[in-house]
Amino acid sequence: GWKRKEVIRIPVSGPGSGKGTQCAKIVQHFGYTHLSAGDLLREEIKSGSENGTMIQNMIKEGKLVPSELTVKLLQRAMNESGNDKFLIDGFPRNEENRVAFESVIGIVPEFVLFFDCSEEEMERRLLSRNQGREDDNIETIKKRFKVFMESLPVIEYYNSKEKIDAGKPVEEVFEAVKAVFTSSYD
Ligand code: UP5
Ligand code: MG
Repeated sequence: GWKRKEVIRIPVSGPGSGKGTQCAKIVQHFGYTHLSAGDLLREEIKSGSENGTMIQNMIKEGKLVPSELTVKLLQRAMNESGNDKFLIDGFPRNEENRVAFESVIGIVPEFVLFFDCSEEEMERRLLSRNQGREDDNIETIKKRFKVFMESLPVIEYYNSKEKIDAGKPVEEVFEAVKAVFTSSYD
């Protein structure tokens, strides 16, 4: 039967602003399926796909991979999830991403969360993450910040944004996130 696909995107909040951390907590509390575009791309590298080397090189340079590839991975993950509630983390990052997603998936987000965090704090977090990410070095981090600045227009596109102060401790940020979810869905 027909099922409404409810998509909530957490878009291009900066690198290290806490998208992944907060999404994990939203999943525990509200039962969404968390799809991180970056995680899907890293899985694609590990799977030995023909695009793996290209993706790996782009991530090392902090560059955005072609929209059609990211959208394909998101679409596959959505279909495989069996869920109809999605947190799409770190996507779209530019106009082209947004248009490609909407034309393939055919859904627009209910609302968008924007995690507001200073560059100094994001840099500190990324440099101390220690999970072996090839892009967590100061050289690539600077490039990621630059690409993030270029992606601000796609955030502006969304009118129904919830801006959250993400510079606070994890639990405090989550209190603000919870308030947004509760007021939107109760
Ligand atoms: N931490 C989290 N919250 C904290 C808090 N409140 N206080 C103190 N510490 C906090 O958090 C980062 C670190 O900070 C962790 O150690 C955490 O414990 C701590 P995390 O939740 O992982 O932040 P997040 O915003 O998810 O950071 P991430 O590095 O994942 O963001 P990016 O947007 O840079 O990375 P992503 O994986 O989304 O993309 C990587 C690359 O993939 C891109 O650069 C690009 O090359 C490619 N990509 C595309 O090409 N297209 C896409 O659509 C998406 C990605
Ligand atoms: Mg992340």
